[in-house]
Parts: sequence; structure tokens; C-alpha cells
Amino acid sequence: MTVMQIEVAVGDITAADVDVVVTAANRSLIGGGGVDGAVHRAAGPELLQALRPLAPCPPGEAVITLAFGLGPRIRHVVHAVGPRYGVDEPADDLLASAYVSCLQRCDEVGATSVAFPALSTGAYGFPVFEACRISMDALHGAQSAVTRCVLVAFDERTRKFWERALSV
Ligand code: AR6
Repeated sequence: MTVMQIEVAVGDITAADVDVVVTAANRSLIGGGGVDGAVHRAAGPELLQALRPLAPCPPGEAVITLAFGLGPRIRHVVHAVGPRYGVDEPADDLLASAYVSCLQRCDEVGATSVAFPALSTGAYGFPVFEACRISMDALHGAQSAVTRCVLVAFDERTRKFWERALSV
């Protein structure tokens, strides 16, 4: 079985040195703010065109497209829909499922490295500490050919919670 290395980084996910970048999308896949805004700006308008036939995507699932302007190092973007906290239930299971779905999409294209943002912890309001623990457990328990996962925190608080979850 492949061993998956998990590391924590701080910064802008669009600069990650990986095959696949994950973005935090909404079920309509129409782009938005936060990390999705940054990914769409970097990838260019072709990304929205590519998403149109793939919508809608329910919470807990993910779709994959080419990376367009984010390339050539980054080859694909995975658009994951996390739960809206207090709305989509069961929130913990849907969040875990969103992370696992991302790895499945990576496996489908033979990718071995992927960068994740902290799904659902911005506009969707999921408590950061819980989200970091759930995502770490989900990735540790997943079966995938991905060998390197980079968890990209956008702030120090998220980095600390992910580091803590990684060391348990
Ligand atoms: N790189 C890495 N992480 C980032 C970046 C970046 N460039 N920018 C923000 N973050 P959010 P959600 C962090 O709100 O809660 C969108 O409008 C951010 O600090 O992007 O899943 C979508 O279209 C936070 O820790 O995603 C949906 O409608 C994390 O990314 C909705 O928001 C996630 O925050 C999804 O909400």
C-alpha cells in the first residue's frame, strides 16, 4: 500500500508545488470568494466554462477539471463542496467525505500530489479546530495512490490546528 505523506504549509494555495489544487466550491460551481476566488482568478475564465457541464455538485462531493492558467506545474483543479455549517447535515460526515472525494478524483487522473485548503472554514462557517481534526482523520483513513498531501492554511490559527491534528 502507498504511504501518504501529509504536510502543513501556510500561504496562497495557487502557488503550491503539486499536481492538483483543491478549491472550496459551492454546489452550483459558479465561482465565488475566498479560495475559490483566488483559484478562478489564477486559472482564468476557461475554468468556469469547464465547470458548467459538471454542475451541480452536492455537499460532500468533488469534481475535477484541467488547471488552465494555473498550469503547467499544476495540472488539475478539484472543486470540492463542503457542508455549510448548521445547514448541510451531518456536517462532520459531509466534510470528511469532501476530502475523500478529492483523493478519488486525484486517483482518476493518476495524480500523486495534492494541496487542500481548509474546506468549509471560511464563508461556510465550520469551526476551524473541528474541521482540521476531521480533515486529518479523513485523509489518514483514506485509500489512495496519492503520496503527498499539502494542507495549505491561509492563517496562523488554521496552521496551528492542523499541526496539532497531525501530531496526534
Ligand atoms: N489559499 C489558501 N487558502 C485560502 C485562500 C488561498 N488563496 N483564500 C482563502 N483561503 P472559503 P468555504 C482559506 O470561504 O468556507 C466561496 O465563495 C480561508 O481563509 O474560501 O468552503 C465558494 O464559492 C479559509 O480558511 O471556503 C463557496 O460559495 C478556507 O480557505 C463558499 O465560499 C476556506 O474558506 C465556500 O466556503
